[in-house]
Amino acid sequence: MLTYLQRAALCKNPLAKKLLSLMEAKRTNLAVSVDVTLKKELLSLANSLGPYICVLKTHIDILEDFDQETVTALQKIAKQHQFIIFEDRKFADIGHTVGLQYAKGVYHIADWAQLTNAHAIAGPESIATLKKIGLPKQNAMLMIAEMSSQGSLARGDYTDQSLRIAIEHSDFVIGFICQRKLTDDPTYIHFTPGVKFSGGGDSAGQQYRTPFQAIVEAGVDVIIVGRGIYAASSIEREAQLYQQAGWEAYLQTK
Ligand code: S5P
Repeated sequence: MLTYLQRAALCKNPLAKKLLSLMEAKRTNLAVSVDVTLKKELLSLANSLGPYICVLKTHIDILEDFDQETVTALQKIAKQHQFIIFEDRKFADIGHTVGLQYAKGVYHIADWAQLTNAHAIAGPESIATLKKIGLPKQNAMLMIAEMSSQGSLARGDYTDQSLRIAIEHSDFVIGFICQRKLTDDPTYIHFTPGVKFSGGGDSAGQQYRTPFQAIVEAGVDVIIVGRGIYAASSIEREAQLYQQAGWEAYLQTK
């Protein structure tokens, strides 16, 4: 199996190259999902988790006090700690609408989120529209090919078709949100949510696996951890433990 650095060298998309390189340099395949509702909490978590992560994932629309300064400050922290900002917007509409949602509105996502994601449900033109806006800004996208929640409909032929659309737009789609390795092409980065040391699930359908299960057994690259980290009593310590577990799992696949 290739190292992250060897894979970075094969990537044509500059953001994929950057991400794989910084994963190797920082020795981390940990993405943290910071699902908090206040700007202050978001920025404070970004600051303290910065050293341990390769990606910080936001749900910007759950903030109750969003303002432009939120994203300006977040970008500054991302630069300082060298991580990628990923807005988990899960676009799912027709091309014209997703284009507006990506570039306009309150959030202007395309202006600050280097990475976002979309469902394949609306077909390839919806992805083409996101690409038209994102590519000139050197942004990239992840295709949601599978989901971690119980009873998810994103499976079987749907997953296969989402992979096909992603490959059609491989200059912009740099990887997947998925539960297992979907392609052997080393330029695609597999991101997996639903990760927690305890395993199990929550009371709303989330299903968890451990970093070992995700990386070694399912063959994915980046683990996305939310409550497992930000709801812990010692957040930095927990982030460090997930970083170590993710990195050791990666080394085992080498
Ligand atoms: O299939 C998915 C896709 C995503 S992006 N399942 C998920 O849970 N997510 C997101 O990952 C979800 O929206 C949340 O932000 C995060 C998981 O959070 P946790 O607290 O359950 O770890």
